[in-house]
Amino acid sequence: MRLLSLATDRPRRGGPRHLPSGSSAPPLLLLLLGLCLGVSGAAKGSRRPNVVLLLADDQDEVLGGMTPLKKTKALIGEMGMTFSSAYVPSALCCPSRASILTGKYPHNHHVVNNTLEGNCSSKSWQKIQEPNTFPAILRSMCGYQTFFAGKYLNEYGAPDAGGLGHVPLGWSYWYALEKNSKYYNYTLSINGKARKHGENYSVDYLTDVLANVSLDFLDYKSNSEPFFMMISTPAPHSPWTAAPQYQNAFQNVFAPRNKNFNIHGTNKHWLIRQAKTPMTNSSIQFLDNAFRKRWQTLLSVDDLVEKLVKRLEFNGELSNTYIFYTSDNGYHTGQFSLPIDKRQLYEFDIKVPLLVRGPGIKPNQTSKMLVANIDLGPTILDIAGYSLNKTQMDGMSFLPILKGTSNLTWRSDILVEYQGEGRNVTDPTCPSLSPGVSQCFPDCVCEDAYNNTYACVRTTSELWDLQYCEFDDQEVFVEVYNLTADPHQINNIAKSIDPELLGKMNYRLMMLQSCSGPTCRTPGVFDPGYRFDPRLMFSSHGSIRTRRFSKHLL
Ligand SMILES: *[C@@H]1O[C@H](CO)[C@@H](O)[C@H](O)[C@H]1NC(C)=O
Ligand SMILES: *[C@@H]1O[C@H](CO)[C@@H](O)[C@H](O)[C@H]1NC(C)=O
Ligand SMILES: *[C@@H]1O[C@H](CO)[C@@H](O)[C@H](O)[C@H]1NC(C)=O
Ligand SMILES: *[C@@H]1O[C@H](CO)[C@@H](O)[C@H](O)[C@H]1NC(C)=O
Ligand SMILES: *[C@@H]1O[C@H](CO)[C@@H](O)[C@H](O)[C@H]1NC(C)=O
Ligand SMILES: *[C@@H]1O[C@H](CO)[C@@H](O)[C@H](O)[C@H]1NC(C)=O
Ligand SMILES: *[C@@H]1O[C@H](CO)[C@@H](O)[C@H](O)[C@H]1NC(C)=O
Ligand SMILES: *[C@@H]1O[C@H](CO)[C@@H](O)[C@H](O)[C@H]1NC(C)=O
Ligand SMILES: *[C@@H]1O[C@H](CO)[C@@H](O)[C@H](O)[C@H]1NC(C)=O
Ligand SMILES: *[C@@H]1O[C@H](CO)[C@@H](O)[C@H](O)[C@H]1NC(C)=O
Ligand SMILES: *[C@@H]1O[C@H](CO)[C@@H](O)[C@H](O)[C@H]1NC(C)=O
Ligand SMILES: *[C@@H]1O[C@H](CO)[C@@H](O)[C@H](O)[C@H]1NC(C)=O
Ligand SMILES: [Ca+2]
Repeated sequence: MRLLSLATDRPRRGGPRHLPSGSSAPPLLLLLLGLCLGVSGAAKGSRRPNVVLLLADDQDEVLGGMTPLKKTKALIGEMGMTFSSAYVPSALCCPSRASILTGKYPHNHHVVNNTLEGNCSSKSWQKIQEPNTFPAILRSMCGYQTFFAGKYLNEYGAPDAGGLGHVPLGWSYWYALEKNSKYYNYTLSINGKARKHGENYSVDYLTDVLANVSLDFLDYKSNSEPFFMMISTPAPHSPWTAAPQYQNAFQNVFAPRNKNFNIHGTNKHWLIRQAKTPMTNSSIQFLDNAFRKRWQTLLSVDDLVEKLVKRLEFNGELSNTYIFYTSDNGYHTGQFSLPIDKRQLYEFDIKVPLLVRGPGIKPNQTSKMLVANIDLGPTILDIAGYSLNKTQMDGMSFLPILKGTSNLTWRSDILVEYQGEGRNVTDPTCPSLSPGVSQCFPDCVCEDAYNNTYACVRTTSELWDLQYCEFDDQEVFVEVYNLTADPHQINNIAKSIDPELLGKMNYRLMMLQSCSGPTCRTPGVFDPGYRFDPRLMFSSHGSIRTRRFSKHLL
């Protein structure tokens, strides 16, 4: 079923009933458009580019998550740039999505977990953050038509926070899923009105519904303003329900038996040490099955991308449209004997696919530059001609990288920060576990705990490929990896690394944990341009953290 046929009287082009008209920008808006011109975006007079952001849910990069997306790789990656060092600051849906929308690290957007109490789509998020998201700026300052379809934030639609009637500021067309990813039997908010879907593939399969409404938008939108679309698929998140035609795909595919698969993380923090090695055969069967079903669900995403690119081409808009493809977090299947989930500090969970095509981007490029999802907002605003300096965002525009600017100065590190989830009750199916843990399935191996709370500096530059992490747990545990020598993060070198280097990484972590806006973009301690300034460490919060790591290491 198509978006526009939902209305009882099928509307004419330009005036669909449940799409608020995107063509009637108030005169004031036109005056404001000046704010978006003349920087590095489109030159005056030329048509301003359109932007599409495709966001998958839980798609990894490290375990081959892009492999099933053959058409997407050909239509986006090979036509533009593929990033091999793209990260999320927090490997969990809601904090990560909040970082994309706001361009901020979690300590600045305050969305700490997937619950309302953790600010996931909470009233204070709606009041303080939503008006400052990059789509809101595109709409109000740059006159873009903005279209959203799919999963938004995990608590979106909660009755205590406006229900499905709440349409976030900044969206001209809103087609959002209630709560977390599903494929059938879900409810959508269509511009604030609830609509239930059942389980009939030809009218209800969510990935296909998103494809259809996106094509409808492209056909019915106004042609007088540029557009931004965000399409956020449920795939490949659980419950991994494939479309009927893909349910037998990948029968001979199993989760990769890579170097950290089914091994015990002996010199790692508590949560990794509690995993059971070797995993039981039933756990392995479970994770192999999950791995295969995840890939099956991605085949429908690949179809969506193909339909979208073809429609843009048919409508004559492809050459003036940037298309970004990424995911909100990575995933693991059996690494360090953790069966399935995300939420860990390792590459498999924090690294994501990132493919971009668009005007001025040469085909078939790969970039090793260190980018994070907080950079998407600044980059898209830069495309629209809006200056990052006018925002509170922490990220930076990577448009110069896309355009191949030579001798660019770029960051050498990013912050990763995660607040563990755990309920203060014992899990009834795992009575031997203490309270405070969560995601303990299968085999009562827990994937999270309230004390799985950590912060890391991830450094990559010409000379360094390092990660330094501190836990906020009873052991004040520290993990350090040299990814040049140890890409699978098997050897924690916290106790053997040069103490001076350890001290530098600890300082840098403290700086980044209290950074805000421009101070988040300062060069890392391994950058030749770095000068240590202790004032930067405590700039925004005023609270002085002590050097916590020494106690544990001595
Ligand atoms: C999407 O549109 C196609 C073509 O009109 C139609 O065959 C298909 O059933 C639609 N799918 C859904 C889930 O609405
Ligand atoms: C939720 O956000 C508000 C406003 O940003 C903030 O004051 C509050 O501390 C946040 N809550 C949590 C749990 O971080
Ligand atoms: C959808 O809901 C119906 C009715 O509650 C139920 O019978 C069916 O199993 C559900 N289907 C899926 C795929 O969840
Ligand atoms: C599913 O929807 C299609 C299109 O509306 C309809 O033709 C078909 O009968 C439906 N199937 C079931 C099982 O309800
Ligand atoms: C588990 O699988 C391995 C390899 O297939 C097999 O050798 C072993 O006997 C199995 N163990 C159990 C308890 O089924
Ligand atoms: C990109 O590279 C692949 C593999 O070398 C090649 O087949 C393809 O034609 C190239 N595409 C473009 C657009 O240059
Ligand atoms: C943004 O601010 C930086 C640092 O203050 C400055 O160097 C840069 O020129 C400014 N950019 C614009 C477009 O105003
Ligand atoms: C880039 O930097 C190198 C070394 O500093 C210099 O020789 C070269 O001319 C620069 N290239 C451009 C395009 O600025
Ligand atoms: C989410 O974060 C809030 C605020 O810190 C906390 O009260 C709540 O218990 C957390 N929820 C879970 C499931 O950990
Ligand atoms: C759990 O709750 C009990 C009683 O309410 C409290 O004493 C304890 O400190 C709590 N533990 C954690 C880890 O929050
Ligand atoms: C983390 O929390 C769990 C569950 O409460 C507890 O068993 C464990 O000892 C704690 N570990 C550390 C290092 O704090
Ligand atoms: C990391 O490993 C590489 C390759 O073995 C080595 O050259 C480098 O010195 C190591 N760096 C640190 C900080 O240990
Ligand atoms: Ca996710």
